Amino acid sequence: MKFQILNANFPKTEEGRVYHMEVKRGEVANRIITVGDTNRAKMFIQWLDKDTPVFYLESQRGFTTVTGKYHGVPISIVGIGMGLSMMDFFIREVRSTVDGQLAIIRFGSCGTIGAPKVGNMIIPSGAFAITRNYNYFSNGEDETSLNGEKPYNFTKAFYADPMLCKQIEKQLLNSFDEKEIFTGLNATCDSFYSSQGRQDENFRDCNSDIFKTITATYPNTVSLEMESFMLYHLASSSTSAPLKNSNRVSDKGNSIKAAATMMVFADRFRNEFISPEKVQEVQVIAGLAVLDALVETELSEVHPESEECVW
Ligand code: R1P
Ligand code: URA
Repeated sequence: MKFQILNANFPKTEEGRVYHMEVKRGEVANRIITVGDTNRAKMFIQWLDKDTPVFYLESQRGFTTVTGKYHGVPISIVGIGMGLSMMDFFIREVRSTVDGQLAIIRFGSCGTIGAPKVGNMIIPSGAFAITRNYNYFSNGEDETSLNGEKPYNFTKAFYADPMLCKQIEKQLLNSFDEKEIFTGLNATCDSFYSSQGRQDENFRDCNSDIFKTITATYPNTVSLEMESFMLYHLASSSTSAPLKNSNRVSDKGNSIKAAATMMVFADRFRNEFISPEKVQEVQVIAGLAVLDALVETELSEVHPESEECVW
C-alpha cells in the first residue's frame, strides 16, 4: 500500500485519494467509458484532444484511469479488469470523487446465446445476474437432492438509461449495419465458466442445462458477460448527485446514468470465437461511436472546472 489511509469506513488518503483506484477529486470526469481490458483503455488516448493534457494513472489494484478532453468535453476512460466486484469498486469510488451527475458507458465484450454473430454489437436494455448457488454444492449432492435448491441463482433485471442506449445505437449505426446491432437482456455471470454454461471436466458445475434455464427465465436474453448488471444495479440504486463542498444533494433521482455496449467475442451456439484481427477492427469503430455517444449526453450538473481538475 502506497498511501496512509485515514478512514476505515470509506477509505481515503488525506488528500482524498480512494483506496483501490487511487484517484482524487478533479482526476475523473463526469462522462466515463469503462472497459475491462487495459489495452482497450489505452486505445482511447489517441483520440483525445491534443491541446489538453492527458492524465494517466495505473493503481496498484489494477485500475487504469485516463482523463482528457474529447471535442472539448472532459472525459475519463477507466480500465477496471473483470467481474462484479471490480465494477462495484469502480462505481462507488468514482461516485465519491466526482461532483455532479455521472454518465457511464461500459464498452466491453460478451458471449451470445442468440441470433448475433461474432463481431456484432449488443446494447443491453437491461441486465440480470446469474450467480453460483454455493449451498447447492455443499455436500457433494446431485442436482435432484437438495430440497428444491437450484445450482444457479437468477436476479431480477435492472435497466439502462434509455436515452444513453439510443445515443449509442445512433452512433453505432454510422459504422455498423442495423442487422449487426442487437438489443435485449444481458446475463451478467459471476464466472466466465460455470455460470456461463462452459463445460469444465475438472469441476462439478451442474450447468449442462443453463442455457435452457436462461431462455425459460428471460426469453429475450442475448448476451453473457461479467459486469453490466452491477453497473445498471448501482446506477438505479444511486441517490441524488452530491453538490460540491456541501452535504446537500442536487435534484431528485439517480445521480448515475448508465448504459453498455459489447462486442460479441463468443458465439456459444455455433461455438465460434472472434479473431484478433476482427477485434482490432470492431474495437476501433465501436470505441469511437461510444466516445461520440458519451459527449452528446446531457448532464444536469457537472464537476466545476477549477485548478484541481486535470482537464
Ligand atoms: C471475460 O473475458 C471478460 O470479458 C468481458 C467480460 O465481461 C469479462 O470481463 O468484458 P470485457 O471485454 O470488458 O473485459
Ligand atoms: N466475455 C464473457 O464474459 N463471455 C464470453 O463468452 C466472451 C466475453
